[in-house]
Amino acid sequence: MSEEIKKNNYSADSIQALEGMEHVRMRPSMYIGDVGVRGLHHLVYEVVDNSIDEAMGGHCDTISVAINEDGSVTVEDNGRGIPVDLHKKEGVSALEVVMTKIGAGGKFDKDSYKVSGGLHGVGVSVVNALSVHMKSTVFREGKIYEQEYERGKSLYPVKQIGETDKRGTRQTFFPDDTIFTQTTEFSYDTLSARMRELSFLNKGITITFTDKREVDEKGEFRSEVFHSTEGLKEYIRYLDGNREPIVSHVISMDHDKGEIPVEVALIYNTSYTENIFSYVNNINTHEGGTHLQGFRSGLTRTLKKYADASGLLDKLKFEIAGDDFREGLTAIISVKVAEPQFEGQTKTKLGNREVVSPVSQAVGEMLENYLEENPNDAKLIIQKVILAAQARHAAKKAREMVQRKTVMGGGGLPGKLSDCSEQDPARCEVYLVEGDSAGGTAKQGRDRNFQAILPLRGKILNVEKAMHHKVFENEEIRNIFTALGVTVGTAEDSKALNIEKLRYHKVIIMCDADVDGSHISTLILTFFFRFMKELIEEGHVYIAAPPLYLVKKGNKKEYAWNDVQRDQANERMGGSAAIQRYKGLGEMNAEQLWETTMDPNFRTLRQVTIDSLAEADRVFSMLMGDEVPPRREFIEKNAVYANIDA
Ligand code: 0RA
Repeated sequence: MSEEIKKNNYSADSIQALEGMEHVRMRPSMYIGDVGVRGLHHLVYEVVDNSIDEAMGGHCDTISVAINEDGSVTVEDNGRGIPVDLHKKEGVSALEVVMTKIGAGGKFDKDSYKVSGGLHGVGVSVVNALSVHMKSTVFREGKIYEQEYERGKSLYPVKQIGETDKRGTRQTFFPDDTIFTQTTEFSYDTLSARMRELSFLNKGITITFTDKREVDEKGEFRSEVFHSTEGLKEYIRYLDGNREPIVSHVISMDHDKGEIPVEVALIYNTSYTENIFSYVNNINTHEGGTHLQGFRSGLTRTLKKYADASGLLDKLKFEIAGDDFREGLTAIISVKVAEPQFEGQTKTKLGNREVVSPVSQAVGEMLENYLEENPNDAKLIIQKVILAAQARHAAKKAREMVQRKTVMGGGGLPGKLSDCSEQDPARCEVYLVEGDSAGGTAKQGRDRNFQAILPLRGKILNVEKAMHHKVFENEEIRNIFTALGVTVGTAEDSKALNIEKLRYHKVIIMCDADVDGSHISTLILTFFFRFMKELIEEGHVYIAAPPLYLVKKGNKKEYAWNDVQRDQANERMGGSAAIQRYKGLGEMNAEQLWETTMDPNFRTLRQVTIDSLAEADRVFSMLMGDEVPPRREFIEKNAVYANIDA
């Protein structure tokens, strides 16, 4: 076990010493990861996970999740209801034990796939401890029971409040704003994406999600119902809806018997990206692990064997590498492991060795059958693999060119870069600016001590649609790589970055505040997402927010970032101010740009984070793909980065 895990795997004794619930409130991050936006949403996942467990045990089929009018969240299921009878050892009801004792969560149900060590599965008592108020309602054996809590302490013993013919558990909680100091506001998009994901990962369950904080024009709440009959197969169709498939079906299998239940679905499309999402007990394992390893080995072994036997590789002059089998592949692997060991920096890497072989075997069997039964598709896949191998050789050459420029010759920085004088990357920022003219203004306006400027020419290459060697040959993209100081990776692993060489810890995208500008930001973000994902994951990527208006009267001036601010500023100036709408960065002078968008004391930067890799991937493939209608609809409905949660 790594040091990291030991640290977080709080020992039973140390907790006892600090009276469990108090400890949770003192060290919340040990239980839910952080107390920011992510940790806040984690509370919901924790409560929903308990209902999902009840559903996976075959005891319920419907879960409803609501953000209430007052900002609290209610999760209800139609399961057996948490038992309310006396817990002999503790001397209180079982419900109270579950709600107020740390680590009591999984003890009732021995055969459920509880997650230990990961962030999920810490128990609903953790949610209770971190809530100003919580209420549990249990519908069980014809009766309704209730108990309420304040910051994890019960306010009264469980009481019967009525009779019922329904069954289930309802949990309502109000997060504590003295713990979640950044915000206690739940995001519709974040929760909705997770509920959709859960419904694909647990087919057959119906999850309804409702936001009761506001109503639409028709007086109705925003609400969605998620239900998947085909599970991962449907998930793949959802993720790849904006890509063009090269095979006729989603290839899938579901081994739910056996020691380790394995579900896999995959498809090949015409793109050049590899998209594999892996899950363990419904948790997205960003860092992969043994299940992913099993998947890769099963895929490579089976396809290679088929290709060799088919004679399609006979005339090939070079070796096929593992990567080549995964170009244009979208796949999802979901395994259930009774005692998962999570490793890695973010504890999202599965370590259990015993998982490799069952996954590899299952994938092999599934593919072998498909290739036998669909010889046309098989041929298309192998041809795609050969093309990928050829392209890889071309890309390797192009990449080596970038590499030489980056690593060798100290003067290798791009000519267009105006560097800063500070040497410590932690204090340095680089602005990627749309257009040479805005670049010039930014250069004048900046603080040259720690701010560097890299102007980018108009629209950078759409990497979503370009072959990899085109990407590495593109001048603007090469400039980004060289300016940032990171090299591109090796032939074996094109995604490996040496991020520790990063020359600026803040990489700030600055574009016009209009449709074209957001398109360009999206192109740059797409590039980062596909080729420098670590940069986003480590929190280095930001989006600058230039103002939309300048409101001016006499010697008074104010900037406004939206229409409401504009009108308020106008009112403060007595109502007849001159209003200038900035059509682009180019209309601001250096001083204005500094004051509004670059001065660390006044600017707002939006940090780009990724809630769900799968959702981000879908959004990028949609925004940058061929299909226009979904893209238009999305852009009209959202700010461009809505789902990336910038
Ligand atoms: C253990 C035993 C029983 C119910 C549950 C757990 C249970 C827990 C949760 C958490 C959310 N919803 C839930 N629903 C049920 C009862 C076993 C029995 O009735 O025999």
